[in-house]
Amino acid sequence: MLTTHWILGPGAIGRLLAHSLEPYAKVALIGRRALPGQQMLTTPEGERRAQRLNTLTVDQLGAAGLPAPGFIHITTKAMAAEAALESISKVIPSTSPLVLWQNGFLAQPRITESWPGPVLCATTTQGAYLSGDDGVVHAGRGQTFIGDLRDQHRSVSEALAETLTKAGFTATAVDDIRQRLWQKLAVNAAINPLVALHGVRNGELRGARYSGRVESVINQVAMILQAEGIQPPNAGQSEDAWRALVWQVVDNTASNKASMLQDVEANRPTEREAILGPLIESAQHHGLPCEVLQALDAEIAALEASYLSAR
Ligand code: KPL
Repeated sequence: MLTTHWILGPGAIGRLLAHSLEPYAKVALIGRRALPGQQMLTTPEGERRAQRLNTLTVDQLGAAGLPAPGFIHITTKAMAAEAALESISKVIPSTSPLVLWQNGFLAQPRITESWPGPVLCATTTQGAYLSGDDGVVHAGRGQTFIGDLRDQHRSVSEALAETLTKAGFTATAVDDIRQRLWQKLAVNAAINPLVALHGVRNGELRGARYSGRVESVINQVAMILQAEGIQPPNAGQSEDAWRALVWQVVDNTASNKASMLQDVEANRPTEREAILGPLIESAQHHGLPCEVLQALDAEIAALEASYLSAR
């Protein structure tokens, strides 16, 4: 029997997952508002593939008569994950395996703590963006890693990684997902807030106007991650290894508009709480300096408030 995958949050990664899994599994793509069932995927090679997806709203779920989900993927933004789970909690068994696809490190520990069933976390470098209510563009292929924070559900992660890989969404089950989530968070913290504040593409951080501030963020982040027991990338020496990784990502994504800049431009709440929040909390816990991170957080908060309050 085909496993049913519920995908809660029809953003770019949610829709890419739905398109990939549809031929291999039973998929339900669930959002707050109705989306067309006829959906288009543009592949990294530019091929356009139309596919019918089972799109549903949260309100339709109760009456939809779907089989119990084998996996529930939560693909919302970080700060919306808990509310999204709450919105479907009455129609799912509390033993259902969840897969959290959020950036940062906010929703993952909280939901791992509160959910009785297995909670897997995924981190991905797949690149995708939406092209309207009926389309997603798969901009670049990437790697996905899956694991759970307590390393208690290895076989569940392996089963999911196998299905995803078969579906062309290359994935690997790992026992160090906490390390990987923090490593991604570190890179995001050095790039996202600054580009969002200044409205620039990632590559512009190399310029004299911003590079000093990037370096100050890296200094603080490297100390915090060391205190958290997070290994520096590529088995390097802490601060130098983080510096090398951040600048490598800046160069590799030079023409990208980072996700936080896209949020600001669309007047949406940003993921600052999930990215800067855990770093600041950890610094305070370990008695480490974090004034550079706090200043960035306050500037982003003020920027957000300027447009969210005008809504
Ligand atoms: O992951 C990213 C994001 O945009 O959130 C980076 C690495 C900053 C690339 O744009």
